[in-house]
Amino acid sequence: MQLPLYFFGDTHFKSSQSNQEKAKVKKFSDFLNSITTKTTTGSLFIMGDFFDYYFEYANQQRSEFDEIFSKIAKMKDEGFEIYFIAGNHDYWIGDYFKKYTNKTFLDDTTIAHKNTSIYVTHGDGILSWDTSYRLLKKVLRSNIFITTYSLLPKSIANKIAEKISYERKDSHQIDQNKLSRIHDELEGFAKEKIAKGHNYVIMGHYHHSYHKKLNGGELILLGECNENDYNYAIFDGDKLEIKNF
Ligand SMILES: [Mn+2]
Repeated sequence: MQLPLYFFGDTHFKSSQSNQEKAKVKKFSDFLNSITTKTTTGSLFIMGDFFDYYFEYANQQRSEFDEIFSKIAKMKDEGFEIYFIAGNHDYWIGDYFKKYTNKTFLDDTTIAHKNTSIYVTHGDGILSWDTSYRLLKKVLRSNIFITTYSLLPKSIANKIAEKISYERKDSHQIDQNKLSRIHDELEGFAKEKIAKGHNYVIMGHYHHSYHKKLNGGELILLGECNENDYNYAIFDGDKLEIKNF
């Protein structure tokens, strides 16, 4: 992957034309511009939950997200590499979206550069109490589900997806006690990855920024990216920094 690497995620773009969505797209565009004015090449790593809901039909020719895609396409044309890891809100990525990326990952992946290894995950399905979610994930991602679902009229398919998307909403308001338990579990997950030789474990999904040094490695949770704040990470080949735009 071409350096520097930029990581961000959880934009939760919706297809609505609300003022909030327009502001979100504007912020996204400003963020991309800020990157391309700093460096002419690099890699953009979208960490998942790029969409609040996305479903792609076979042989799809256009999308309600084309405005967003055109911004990525422009960046790719100008020499940036685009990578995408699917989150729990955008499982049903297909060929139409994939063509905007250099590579799309449906599962966790690792990036190696010289002596540095970065473990990248959206972050869903890690917590020990997420057992039923892990099962749901298998069903939602299965070919049989996707085929059956794609046969439904679009209006009904959208309604079902909205419901699933709503019920899988990542918890935004959680108390300190719950937060500590989540951090304990994610640190345990990261420690295992670090013991296997990874230097950084980076994820989104939890909608808040958190950074912890652990046994010679680091755990990084990236916050949500919305119309007001962009929490992102940049890896220049030597070090990984967390920033806000
Ligand atoms: Mn998520």
